[in-house]
Amino acid sequence: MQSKRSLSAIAVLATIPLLALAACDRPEATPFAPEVPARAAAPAPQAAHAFVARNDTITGERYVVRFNDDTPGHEALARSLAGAHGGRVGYVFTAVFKGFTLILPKQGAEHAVEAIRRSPRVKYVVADEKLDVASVQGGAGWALDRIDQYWSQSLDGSFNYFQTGAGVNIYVIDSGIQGSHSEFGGRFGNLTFTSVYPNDPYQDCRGHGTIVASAAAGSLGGVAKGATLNSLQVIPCSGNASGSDIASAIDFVTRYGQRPAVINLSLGHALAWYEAFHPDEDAIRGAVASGVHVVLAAGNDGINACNFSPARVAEGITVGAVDQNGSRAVWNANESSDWGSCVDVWAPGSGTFVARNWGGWANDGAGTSIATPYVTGTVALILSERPALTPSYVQDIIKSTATGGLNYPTLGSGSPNRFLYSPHTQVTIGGYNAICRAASGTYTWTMNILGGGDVREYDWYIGYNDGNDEIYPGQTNAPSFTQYISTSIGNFEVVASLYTYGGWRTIHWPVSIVEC
Ligand SMILES: [Ca+2]
Repeated sequence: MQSKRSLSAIAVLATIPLLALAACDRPEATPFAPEVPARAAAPAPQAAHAFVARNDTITGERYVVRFNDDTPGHEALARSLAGAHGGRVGYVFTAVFKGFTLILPKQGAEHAVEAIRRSPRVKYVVADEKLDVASVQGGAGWALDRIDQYWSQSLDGSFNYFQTGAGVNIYVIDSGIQGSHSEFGGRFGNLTFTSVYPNDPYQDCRGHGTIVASAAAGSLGGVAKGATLNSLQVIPCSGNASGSDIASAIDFVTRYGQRPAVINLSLGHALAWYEAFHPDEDAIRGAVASGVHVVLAAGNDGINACNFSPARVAEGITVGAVDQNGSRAVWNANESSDWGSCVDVWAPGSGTFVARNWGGWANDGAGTSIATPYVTGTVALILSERPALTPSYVQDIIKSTATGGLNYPTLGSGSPNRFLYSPHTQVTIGGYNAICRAASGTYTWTMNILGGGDVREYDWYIGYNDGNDEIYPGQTNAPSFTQYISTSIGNFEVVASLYTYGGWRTIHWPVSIVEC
């Protein structure tokens, strides 16, 4: 099938000045690193959909060409346009928009771009841009403990969860994931993508992607401990990712990614006045329109996140970083969390406990890069219970269930006072599961709600076991339900629903009529 998947993107060449975030991952171990049992070689996931960029040394200029949406045969057109100007096609975009990455010889590139720009099918041509990871250093591990409770409560030393994200695929577009790390237990999916040398998305020489994956879905440091991770490698050992690599990776997930799917993007760059088009931002919008959830780092420049790309894209959930005191995170003189109305929610981004690419763990996760995957993991928890929710609905859940109580004056003008709150409610029903045939009468059932949660409404009824017909429509807005039962109805079920985390969840409790 699609043979184009093995063609694609190219070594990165900076063609425009780069506004990169500083990234600093301290290589040394910290005291919190537990012993790591020796493991066999990195489990190489069986890739059903694999993309590997060519590692040849292309000297040239790289652009992203976007066609008009109604362009037919865009792949062939891409080849013909590139060929006509002595260039070639890198990645072909299909799912998020129609377009391609164009590699041109340095000589005459500008002239060729002008000619291609005049083609009636071409919406825009833009020089590839560079983005980098967001990461700085910090102090102690508190993140998971904090996100499962309100700011008004003292930390209780534990992270409670009743979902694990099982069945949800998380797509980490980053520097790779250290696949041999026991933090992940080989929970890797069947889609891989790499555009950087040496083309192994489960080797993370930079260390950034491993930290991100750990916070999202690591078994010790992560929120969604049962989610499936997929590594899309776009950030090299040193240097920056390019916008087209990121757009390509997003297109790849949108085409082949298993739903429910969540993309984590802990990277970005400050916007510059001369940048008119952003293929990676367009790709995010295309992915979300296809039902893929996207979570974005607000950035570490200490600026308004609306001036940071792709953080400003409204369709994604944009995450700012706070410290343990609920203040906007400030890591050093030059780096602090971006802020403002484009931030949707705040999450822990200073001194958090995360796995590292050398095999252990450390209490030094810092940056909006780290805050972002805590939200990604929380999205996975929500989707593991309700996989069909749309991205906009999940974004609403994240916002509406967030807790307040942050140190508001530090957050920056226009920022929301919303801190991530991970769903962790478990509901069971207490009461009769058998009633004597001779004992028609009044009975009571009660919901046992563990984990507090954000329960807004209750609903009860008695129905037949097929779940269709109501026998006693006994709606009541209370956690317990009392109903007269005539045992002549035969076996039945108590159906209890509660509204929490922006949606209804329902429990069916079968009751048998027995001879006593
Ligand atoms: Ca806690």
